[in-house]
Amino acid sequence: MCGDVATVANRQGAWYVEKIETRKGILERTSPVGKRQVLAANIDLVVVVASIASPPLRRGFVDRALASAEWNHLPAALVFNKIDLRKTTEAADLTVLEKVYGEQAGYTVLKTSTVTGEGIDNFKNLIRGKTVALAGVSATGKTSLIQAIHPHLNLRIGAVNAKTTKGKHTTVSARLIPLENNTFLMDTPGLRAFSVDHIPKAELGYCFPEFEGAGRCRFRNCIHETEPGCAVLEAVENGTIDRERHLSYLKLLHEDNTF
Ligand SMILES: Nc1nc2c(ncn2[C@@H]2O[C@H](COP(=O)(O)OP(=O)(O)O)[C@@H](O)[C@H]2O)c(=O)[nH]1
Ligand SMILES: [Mg+2]
Ligand SMILES: [Zn+2]
Repeated sequence: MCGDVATVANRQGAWYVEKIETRKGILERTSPVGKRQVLAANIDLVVVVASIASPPLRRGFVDRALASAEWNHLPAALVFNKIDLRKTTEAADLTVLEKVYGEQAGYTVLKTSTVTGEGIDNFKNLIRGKTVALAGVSATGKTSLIQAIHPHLNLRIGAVNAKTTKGKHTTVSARLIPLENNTFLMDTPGLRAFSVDHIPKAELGYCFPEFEGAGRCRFRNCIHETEPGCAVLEAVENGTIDRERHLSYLKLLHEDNTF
């Protein structure tokens, strides 16, 4: 599997896998026909790359990718790229994003621009020595970010076309691109890797870290939707949980295998 650490031996000219080390973690999803698929092993970090403008920020995607990482027990971090466009009218408010994703949800939040070079060193440090899966919609700057720290690398990160009509089978295969300093980049087999359709509805709330901090709901099986005594809904009302995050949660809760 992509990302495995294996011991191999050569016997009479043929290579054999003798041992596969215990996997630290896996990235998995459910296929369109409901089969569990493991996409990669030993991913250390999921980095969600979003642009604050051009294309406009899609918080729904960000929240989906983060929830998927949580479900896979993978640490996640956020990179808001194209901050050179912060003064444009469509630009998302970075102060709000840092509060919601940094302070409230507890993720590492970086702000970068591959045009001005702002934050690029932070990005380099973030991924150093790790096996990293990048998640992000097209044109948010994933290839540009990697190229900014590896100018000599000839990358085609977006080359894997995961676009598929609903229900159609696609062969997904992942690949690791070695960078310097023992850093590996997973050439993600598309956004579907970060689907959430395999998360049981009763557990989706655990994939939003700030929900935990809201305290206990009256009902143990509360899905934080309309229940009386829901601590999450109260937190949304008093602003300690962001309303848009909660809306993303509700959207995922009612989603049926469409992505
Ligand atoms: N203004 C601005 N444009 C950027 C930045 N990073 C990338 N771009 C541009 O955004 C487009 C998409 O970048 P690319 O790296 O191919 O995105 P990917 O699809 O996520 O790999 C290209 O035209 C880049 O030149 C940035 O920080 N600021
Ligand atoms: Mg690309
Ligand atoms: Zn609740």
